[in-house]
Amino acid sequence: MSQTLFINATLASMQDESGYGLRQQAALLVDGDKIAWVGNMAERPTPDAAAVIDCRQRLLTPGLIDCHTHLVYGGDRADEFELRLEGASYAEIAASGGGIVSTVNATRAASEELLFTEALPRIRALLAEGVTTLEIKSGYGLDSDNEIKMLRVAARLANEFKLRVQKTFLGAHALPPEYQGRADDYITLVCEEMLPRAQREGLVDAVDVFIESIAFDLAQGERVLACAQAMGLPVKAHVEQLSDLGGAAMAAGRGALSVDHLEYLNAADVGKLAASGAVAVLLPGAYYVLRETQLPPIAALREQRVPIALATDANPGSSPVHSLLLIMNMACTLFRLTPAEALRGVTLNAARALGLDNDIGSLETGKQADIVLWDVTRPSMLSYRLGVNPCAAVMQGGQWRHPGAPL
Ligand code: DI6
Ligand code: FE
Repeated sequence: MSQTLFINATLASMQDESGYGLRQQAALLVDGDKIAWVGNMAERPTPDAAAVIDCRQRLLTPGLIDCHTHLVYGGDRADEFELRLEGASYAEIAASGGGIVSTVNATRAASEELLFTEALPRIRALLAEGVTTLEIKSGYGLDSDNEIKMLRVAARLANEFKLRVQKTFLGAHALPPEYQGRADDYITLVCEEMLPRAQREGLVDAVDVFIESIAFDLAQGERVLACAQAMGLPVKAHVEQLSDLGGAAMAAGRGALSVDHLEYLNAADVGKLAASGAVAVLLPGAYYVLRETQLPPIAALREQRVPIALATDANPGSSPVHSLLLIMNMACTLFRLTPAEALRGVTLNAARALGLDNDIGSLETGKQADIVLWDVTRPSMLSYRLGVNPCAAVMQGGQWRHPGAPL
């Protein structure tokens, strides 16, 4: 099995509860697809056959994890962007048949091949900035065949890029037009037909639901989570994005891996998240694009030690954003996260939001060798600058993404 020894590194292990777990003059040994040793240069092992990478004090971090995306979809919503700039709200556009439903029409009309091809530049943009694990949701098909089509594309993208992709079934993202006025019947279809079929085809790692005035109510959301759990699947939920329907407390009470968005989360419900261990996934891209002004209850989340993750929410409507570095900057600038919290949000806490923190998310012995070498010497640089990509090389599962990459 091949070995790689990184030497003279500045290393942000992200393994502690706070800070970067920063080491200067560090070394790290990769053996096969795993991290075999992390420590100080002076104590480094001296394997015979390891390739040696001299980091020259540059930064090593865990591979970045984008734990919430809707990366596979048909069409775009540039027209809606213009309408919103002229004053229409996201909710108004949704209510008049645009919004998510317009992407549903375009996604249904697209072939699997076209969805795959159109997702390529988006995924390449994420990967170029050191993403090694990605979550992709369905939710623009809203019937069995089209939800399966989306999830197959996600699986194919994983294959194509030798990337870890978690596939999340979001059949209850919006009410499809043919079920207008029959939301409960649609939830029955989701629970009894769509989700079981997607699971039989091996396409589901977790189940999500959008609980919101423009989507499903609390009881409908809970039905989806309950049927997913009865099938043994982990759950998560889009909650409190535009209003407070109590979705976060409900999902946390059911042991959800994460609750996502949270701008309208009531500070009183933060304790319920803390007690449940759910990760709070914040999506500053959607906050920014929708010109939201209501901030998630950051201070309460921090005080009660709810793990905070960050993600792009890459989607054609509320967050056409394909840069996790930009999201880190937005989280610092708009939400006042510290750069250490931002980096934790796209590494260890993002791994937790996907239930993968035993395997990835920090530079620790025994974890997967998903490692990024950055052309910077301090981790705050990753959040500080906009529009510069300092990613020098990416190792995924012990393999360089581009052969012969670093230096
Ligand atoms: N919240 C979001 O921000 C995305 N989905 C959701 O439930 C937006 C989806 C879209 O506008 O297409
Ligand atoms: Fe989303």
